[in-house]
Amino acid sequence: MKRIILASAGLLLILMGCANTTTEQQSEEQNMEHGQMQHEENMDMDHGDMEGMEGHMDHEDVPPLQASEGTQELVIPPLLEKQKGSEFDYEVVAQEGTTQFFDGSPTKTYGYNGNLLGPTIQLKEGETVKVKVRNELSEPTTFHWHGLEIPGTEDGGPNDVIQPGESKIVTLKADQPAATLWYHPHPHELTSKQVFKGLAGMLYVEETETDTALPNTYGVDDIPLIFQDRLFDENHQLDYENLMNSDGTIGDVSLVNGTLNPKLTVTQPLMRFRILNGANARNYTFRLSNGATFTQIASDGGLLREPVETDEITLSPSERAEILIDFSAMDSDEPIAITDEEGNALLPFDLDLNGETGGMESISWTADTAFLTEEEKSLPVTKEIELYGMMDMVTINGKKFDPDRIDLRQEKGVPEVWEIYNKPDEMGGMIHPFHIHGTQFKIISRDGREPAPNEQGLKDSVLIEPGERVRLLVTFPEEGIYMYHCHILEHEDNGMMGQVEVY
Ligand SMILES: [Cu+2]
Repeated sequence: MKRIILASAGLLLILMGCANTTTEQQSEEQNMEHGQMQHEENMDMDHGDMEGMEGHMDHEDVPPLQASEGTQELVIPPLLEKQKGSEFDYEVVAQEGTTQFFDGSPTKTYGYNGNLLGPTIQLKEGETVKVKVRNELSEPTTFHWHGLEIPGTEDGGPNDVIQPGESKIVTLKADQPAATLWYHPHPHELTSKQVFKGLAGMLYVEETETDTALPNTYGVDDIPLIFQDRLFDENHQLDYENLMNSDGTIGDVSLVNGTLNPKLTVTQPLMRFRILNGANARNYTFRLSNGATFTQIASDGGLLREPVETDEITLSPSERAEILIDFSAMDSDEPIAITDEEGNALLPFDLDLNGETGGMESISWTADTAFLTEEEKSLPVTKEIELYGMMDMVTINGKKFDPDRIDLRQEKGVPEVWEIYNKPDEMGGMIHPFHIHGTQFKIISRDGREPAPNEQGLKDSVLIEPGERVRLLVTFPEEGIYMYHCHILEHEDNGMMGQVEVY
């Protein structure tokens, strides 16, 4: 794998994902069609004997995404309304349904409180709510609150199965900084299928008082963007059992918030987008089609130490980024879209601006404390994690997930340094996005180097290149049993997961 450092406005470290890289020929075509800057190609590493490895998600196998035709206005997931006068504040139901993506036969899908994806849940910083979760599927599921620092009993990991027809009430306390989190199923060996068929929703922790002047009118200037790729069969079905790839199911159809061929009509000059890579396995590098810069303001767990101006952002599965785009500075006669790394327009914009200036100039901050103290940086490594393998041969520290085995123990409230090593295999290895439940950690270093400015914020998932060693400062504020795992969902289902008991 390679690493490219670009100097743009501000230092930015860009990690080019294996799954993102085009062949040279495709890249040249893209250059001609879209005027995209060609990234350095150096992918002809020897993969040795490929026999028996059909289906391994090598970078050359990744199907490009179809560009959006811009024929459908982007669906904005509804906000989940609070229930009044009942023993719970919210109800979230996993259910089956159908979605009309294509002319002709509808597609069988899963959704929360609907046919596809789920409503956005907004919690205030410090708020405690009770959520009734109900399983109306015909198979077991769980309800996992990805990124929320809650006790293990409420976390909805694979040990917390809700059988078909059953329900329970969980308590969610948003005792952490404002952030863009999400929720999804986590039943062992069924997660990848259930997410693929449509189970996922946004979960926001909102500031109690807005002191950063950030856009925050939901659906107007503050827009969730769930990027997913999907593979449909000839009957337009998401037939997971037949379509799946044990190394990560990757499709050629791009959906944003479950919308095929989306466009977004932009009415405000300064827009905030909360981007989730909700794919099972695909890595995305997002850019603007006109080459303009934008500003990343938040990582998985909240605001960055300071806003970072950039012209691209890479997210592996389950990572989030909040960005601001100032449309007032852009020529509205030119087509503007969020594209992937190949220049395919994933979300075209239609500009219909009310107001002239973006107001970006009033948005700036620098945290008044260092991202990491000298003491934190000098803590010894006390947890070593080795990610290894591909397809169904994936392991962590040489083992597959066992629900009856506790792999690690850590004391509540005590920070420890976890070193995650992505051990290359004979085929070079692949990116593994590493996620820990129940914590928002800080990246101390990547191969000994300080993290890029856009990773100097709280994280719960981290992209790890083959051969890379990433040190994390991990603190669990609550007790319980938590999963840590690769967020390529098929790897997770194949056992690339361990358990840490926090006491
Ligand atoms: Cu993996």
